[in-house]
Amino acid sequence: MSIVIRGGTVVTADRSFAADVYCRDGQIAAIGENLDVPADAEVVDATGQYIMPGGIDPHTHMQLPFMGTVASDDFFTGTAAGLAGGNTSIIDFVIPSPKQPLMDAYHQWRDWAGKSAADYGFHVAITWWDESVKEDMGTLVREHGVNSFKHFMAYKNAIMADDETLVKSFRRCMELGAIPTVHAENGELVFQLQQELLAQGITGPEGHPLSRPPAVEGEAANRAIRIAQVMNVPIYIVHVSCKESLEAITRARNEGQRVFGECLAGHLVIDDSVYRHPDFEFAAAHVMSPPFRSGEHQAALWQGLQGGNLQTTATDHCCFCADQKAAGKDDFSKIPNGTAGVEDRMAVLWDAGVNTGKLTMNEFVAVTSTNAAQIFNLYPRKGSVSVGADADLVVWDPEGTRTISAKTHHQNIDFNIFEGRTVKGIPSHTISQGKLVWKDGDLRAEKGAGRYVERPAFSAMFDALARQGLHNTPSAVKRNR
Ligand code: DUC
Ligand code: ZN
Ligand code: ZN
Repeated sequence: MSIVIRGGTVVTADRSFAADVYCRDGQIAAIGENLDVPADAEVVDATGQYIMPGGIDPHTHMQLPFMGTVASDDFFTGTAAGLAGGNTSIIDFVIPSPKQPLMDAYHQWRDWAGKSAADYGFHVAITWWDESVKEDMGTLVREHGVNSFKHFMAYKNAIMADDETLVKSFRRCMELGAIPTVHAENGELVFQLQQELLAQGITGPEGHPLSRPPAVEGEAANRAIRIAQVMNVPIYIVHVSCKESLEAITRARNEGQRVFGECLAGHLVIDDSVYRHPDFEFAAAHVMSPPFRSGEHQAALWQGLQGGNLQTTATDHCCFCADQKAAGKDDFSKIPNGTAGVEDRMAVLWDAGVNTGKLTMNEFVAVTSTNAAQIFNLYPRKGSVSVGADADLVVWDPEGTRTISAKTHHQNIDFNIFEGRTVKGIPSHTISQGKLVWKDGDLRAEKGAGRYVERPAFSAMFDALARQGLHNTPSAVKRNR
């Protein structure tokens, strides 16, 4: 079973060149002009199109149990929709309930993810702390290919990690060569603001952004970054949505701290006016955290991507349908938080980024695929077009158009936050593990074809940092693998 993609231009994070790409047994076997391949190889004509690494969405929540319900896209429907949009890998989240052993939660998520149509990995959330959590983090890194741990600084009385947990977990990440990631919002402030707004009679979705202003995010981002600085551990801030948290990242990076930032396709193009829409269903469908922001924050995020202070784009794909969102009809704080996008991220980024001149094609590849692969140690197996890499590719038609709509998308949700947006630049073909899974509108996703992808720990860099010890302290971090 082999495929040759002929006549296109290969676009990677660092260059663009004319070449055919031959894929065999799930890997890229040859790259070059006028490749001589077996006669029975399936031919994809990419004339006038670009051959790029398949997208990697480093932030999704398929079938997440959350806020009293379960996200409506499961690992099959969600990854299949991703393939239709040129996205060939996801990194999802194992989120243990407080006091749930990490390993139980990890095995539960592995079981759910068995039906994935595309390759996947997991970040594991640290939602509580004791010696068993510390132990299990070691097992996950050493035996299960987990190299990143997530910390929710919001969602008080649920999955929020307090400062003690952050400090202990960040230190453990440092010992293990794993990267801590944070959802940066001050959970106490959100909780207090929610109570005050509700007491004032503000119960509709317009209360959602008022309870989560940019300062709430900026404070948490800065706190997490400073804790990471003291622990001398790299850190990754998920879904940066505002100037305040971008400034904290930029400042730290300018000081030489290893801080990474992710932004969401939605935050780049949708503003906070959606929460003031008179129709509850429409406004509630946009409730996610952090919320959509005003134009000045959107502009800052684009600058962050352009200037290299934000490295990745994701979706926080977490679908809830109208009947699920209705749980918050009389109280915005009960609206399940989440929006979709795994199918649309690449096209929205191309249209709003490349077509406007904000990003080059190579930068597009970097922020949709390569940087995530490098940060989470999947590179060059993922995120590259190179011999020996997984044959996860997208053939991109820069002239193709699509009007995004919930009526035609493949995501299992009755709403699309990009509804009505016509994008120019769409995937004509998606190849996953060397197989054509999307061909000119024909989705051939296969349940269970996706593989769990192990991500090794970051030994070399962390060893060097560990030798320096904690920031500004004389003691060395004891290696404890
Ligand atoms: N934010 C969301 O909007 N949904 C899932 C979790 C999160 O942090
Ligand atoms: Zn989050
Ligand atoms: Zn999330």
